[in-house]
Amino acid sequence: MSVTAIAHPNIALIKYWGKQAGDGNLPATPSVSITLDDLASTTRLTSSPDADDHITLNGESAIDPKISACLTMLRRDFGIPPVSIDSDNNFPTAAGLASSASGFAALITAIDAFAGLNLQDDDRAVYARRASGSAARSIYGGFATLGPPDWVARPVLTPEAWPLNVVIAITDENRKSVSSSLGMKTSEETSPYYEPWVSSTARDYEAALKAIADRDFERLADLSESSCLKMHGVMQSSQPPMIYWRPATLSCIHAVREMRARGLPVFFTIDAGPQVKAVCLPEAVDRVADALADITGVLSTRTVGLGAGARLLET
Ligand code: 2P0
Repeated sequence: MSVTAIAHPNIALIKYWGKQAGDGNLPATPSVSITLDDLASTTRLTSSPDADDHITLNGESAIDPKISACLTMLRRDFGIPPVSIDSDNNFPTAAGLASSASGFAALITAIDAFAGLNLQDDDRAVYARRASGSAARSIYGGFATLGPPDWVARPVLTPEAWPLNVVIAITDENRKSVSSSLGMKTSEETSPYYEPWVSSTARDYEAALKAIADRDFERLADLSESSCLKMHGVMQSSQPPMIYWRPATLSCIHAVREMRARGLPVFFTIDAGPQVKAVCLPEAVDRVADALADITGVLSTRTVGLGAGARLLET
């Protein structure tokens, strides 16, 4: 028996950074994201040849505490036999490109089919969130939310309903030195900006939902850039500080701001890593990709669209 699932990373426009106290891995801030196409985690599940789980990531045998914790969590609710997990990313792993989001969305989707759990989308999103908060949003394609009152991720718009493009500027392919989970804990405990970050994000979230409903690109651009910069302000004001940016990251920010000031429909966002994602309307994508590729320190660019939610490939 073999099951293969695929899921795409998602990029938050209104960001999740910080957790509520208690169980369930509930975020402290509501988030809105876009799921990408092209970049993907592909996860194949087979029966384990022995009594242990086996994990292979990008072709190498791995011990991954978050994947083990995910299996333990699911086994509290369901009978799941020992499994062999073989997962590949077609993009850099743990480098600020949301590989944990696509990875866990694919894993939950594969386990659901492998063990015959028959989970609804909501349930897959809840288990994905408990494994890794951002993964809940990759259960869905297009625009998705993770917010109050129940903190279950939900779809907002299909990819076709507002087909944005994203130019990703890769400035450093190394794995990040601080994981998001540890980084959030550090920010919660030490950043003087943490409380205003949480309270202002609740307002940004509501405003972003309205901008998306109205297809108001400029409003969404303002809110998204502000959310990104506030989150990085929290990261940089934590102790120890987290400075995920490389020099080329800042060069890309300036380039995007200049293009936007000249009237191109584009805005930037950056996650817990040094890569810049320039979100744009289709008419701007070629000029944005050319401009970012020319920046010193940009190693490569990748242009993607909005993609579908986590799904099975074959059983
Ligand atoms: C986001 N990030 O909303 C934000 C922006 C990173 C920066 O969600 O601890 O890997 O596994 O729930 O989901 C990364 O956090 O953290 C993240 P856990 P996760 O996309």
